[in-house]
Amino acid sequence: MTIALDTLIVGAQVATLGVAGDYGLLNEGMVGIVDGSIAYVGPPSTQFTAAETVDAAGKLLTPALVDCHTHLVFAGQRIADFERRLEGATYAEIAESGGGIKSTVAATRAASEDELYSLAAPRVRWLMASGVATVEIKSGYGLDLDTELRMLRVARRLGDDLPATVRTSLLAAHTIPVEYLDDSDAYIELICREVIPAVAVEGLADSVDAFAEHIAFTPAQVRRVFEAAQAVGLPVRLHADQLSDLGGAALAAEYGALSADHLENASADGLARLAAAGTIGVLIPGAATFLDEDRRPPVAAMRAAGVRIAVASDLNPGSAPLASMQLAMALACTRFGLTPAEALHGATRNAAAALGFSDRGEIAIGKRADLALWDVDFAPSLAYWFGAPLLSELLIAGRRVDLWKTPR
Ligand code: DI6
Ligand code: FE
Repeated sequence: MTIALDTLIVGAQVATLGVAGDYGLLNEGMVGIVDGSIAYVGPPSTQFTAAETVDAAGKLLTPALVDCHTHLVFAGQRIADFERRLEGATYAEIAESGGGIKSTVAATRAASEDELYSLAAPRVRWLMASGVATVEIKSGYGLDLDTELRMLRVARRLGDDLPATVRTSLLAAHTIPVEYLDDSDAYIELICREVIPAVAVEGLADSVDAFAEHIAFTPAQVRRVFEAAQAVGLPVRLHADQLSDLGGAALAAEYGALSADHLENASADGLARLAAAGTIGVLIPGAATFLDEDRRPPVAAMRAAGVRIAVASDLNPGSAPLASMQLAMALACTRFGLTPAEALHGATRNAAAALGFSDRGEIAIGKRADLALWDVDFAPSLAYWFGAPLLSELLIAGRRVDLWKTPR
């Protein structure tokens, strides 16, 4: 008696990622899918028949990638800023002279929901073309009630319309809006009293994020935002210790945050707390690269403390116009010293955990069949090639995605 499946993928080198730190390789493995979930993974077996068989000989099969930190809904562009930086201006100087985040906020406020949607949809497709099946999208270029809600509605629509799973984060506490430059506490009050409750009523966010930094919000202000989030049942995450050590890692751990992101300046104590809380440390090599910053996150200390490490694109117009998780993995290795296996775990299992998912990010029976098939036959190759279009097939919940038919 044979068991009938929907799809069988045969002949690939399978990186199951079932065990932390290891590829969990199966040479010439077989993966069976039924009803969008993985029903078999193991050596070739004659036990199964399938409606469709994918011959994957000579290819690498991994879990589809997860990008757990993006700011991909925005209007306007920052190419003039980019050119100024190439002539020597710094990110901070550009921000002070009216460019930077402020210009993106002005353009985003002026854009309709449909305009924002049309601008953002191709960016999700670019990520999918690098093997991504799950993407987090933050607000944070509205900084007022209406625009923050509009950005999140756009993110929700992207999730409804595109094959990828979208998770949304309210990042109203991204930077202080011009209207509140003299009174950032009043802006925090607006976030806690109006924005978070409105987002909760409409079910627009899956988590609440904030930016703790001298140029953004103090730990005391972040606490208020986190408490308002938890009051409506939303988990939190934090842009922590990116430019200085404000105790962001410890703060994220204290609130049981899903993730603490950046961490370039995190202290050993902060990292120990992240590990104890099970908060994922998300590394963002694209921003350091695009801004040409030398500072590296304390990867050795993260390993020693036992922090689970994820890697994300941070796709945004100012510090990381990076729309490839494949390149994010490569940069995590070359710039930050991750091993290729750590980078792949960081872009799958650990990134899924950073979004609160336990149903994806590894190839195991019962997990979602979000799978990426690559035109390489050796797992470390994925983080070795810079920018080669290596994706051969992307399956999301067991369905092969036609990337040419998703928005361009
Ligand atoms: N961290 C970042 O890298 C982006 N925001 C943040 O909190 C930068 C956003 C931008 O420059 O537009
Ligand atoms: Fe960010």
